[in-house]
Amino acid sequence: MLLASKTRSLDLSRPQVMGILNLTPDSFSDGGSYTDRDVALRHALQLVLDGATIIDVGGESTRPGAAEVGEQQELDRVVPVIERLRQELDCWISVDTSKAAVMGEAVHAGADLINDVRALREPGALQVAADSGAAICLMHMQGQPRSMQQAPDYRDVTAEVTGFLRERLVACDEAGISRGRICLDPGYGFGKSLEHNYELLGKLGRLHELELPLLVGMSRKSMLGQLLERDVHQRLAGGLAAHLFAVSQGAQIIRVHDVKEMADALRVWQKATQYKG
Ligand code: 8Y7
Repeated sequence: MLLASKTRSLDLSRPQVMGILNLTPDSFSDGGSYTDRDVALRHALQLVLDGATIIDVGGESTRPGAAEVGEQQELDRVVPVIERLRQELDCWISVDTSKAAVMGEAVHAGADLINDVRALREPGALQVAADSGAAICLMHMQGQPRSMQQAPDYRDVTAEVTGFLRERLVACDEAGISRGRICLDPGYGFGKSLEHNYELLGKLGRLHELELPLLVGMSRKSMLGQLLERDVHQRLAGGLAAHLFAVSQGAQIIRVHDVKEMADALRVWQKATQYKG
């Protein structure tokens, strides 16, 4: 299977690692200064050396309860960094945003993939994404980041996530986005209880009925922390296990902070998989 953008094609016959490049102020002064761009570039170069084939650049925190970021502020954080990465790197660049204007400017600056946790439901997003020619990740979320973890509720979480993604695919069809540009994500941690998250991981294979590549991200998330009673920097082993499980169920793209460790785990897993039988 392949994922296509306007200018690039990603081979999904083996799992690909998406490295997270967070431009929110916990890691940078405000993402926009010259030093911030330099720090971001160095971090991205390291992620590529460690084995990432996609760098996911994000300027809006979507953690539960996080404040919303204005459009201009998000543009100021994300666009100069994408321009700089595009000059220096030959890998895929992804932009983590829900805002139409940010999608448009980011792709113009060189982004190949629009990673939207709101699955193109914000005003204008569907059309801008369609016209951009970029690849797109459609993710499931119940509710909005501010309140999504207050009372997640499903009758059948896997069926409802699948149904939601199917609806968004219809919207994409109508907007003229070809299927070859799309990958899908169940959205671990986005409006889901601990049990919802693990049920959705255990039954991840069911999402293949949609016949598109699957992207998953569980890195450092509370579904690991709650189960293991580990704080955010003690969740690496749990994350590796969760992502290897997802890959064994056919997930093609893995979104992580700890690229080097994930790439090592994948190499070992793949080496044995060659001889499986
Ligand atoms: C995901 C994501 C986040 C995810 C996709 C975090 C931006 C929260 N999580 N995008 N973004 N899938 N596609 O903890 O699971 O990284 S932000």
